[in-house]
Amino acid sequence: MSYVQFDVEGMSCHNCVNAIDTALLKIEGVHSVQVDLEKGTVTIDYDGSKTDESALSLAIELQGFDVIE
Ligand SMILES: [Cu+2]
Repeated sequence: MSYVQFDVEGMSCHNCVNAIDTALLKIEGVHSVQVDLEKGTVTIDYDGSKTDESALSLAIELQGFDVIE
């Protein structure tokens, strides 16, 4: 099991959380997603043999948010 935490800009409400949750959980290998609105972080547990960090951050950006490197 792999783990990553991204700093993400632009998340402001539950619709943002749902959009990110839904997009990430569609990716094969993603086990759980935790969005912290106050801290602006997205924490993901995933199977590193099925997906990787760049695919995960791209999925967040495609929802209209900025992932800060
Ligand atoms: Cu929102």
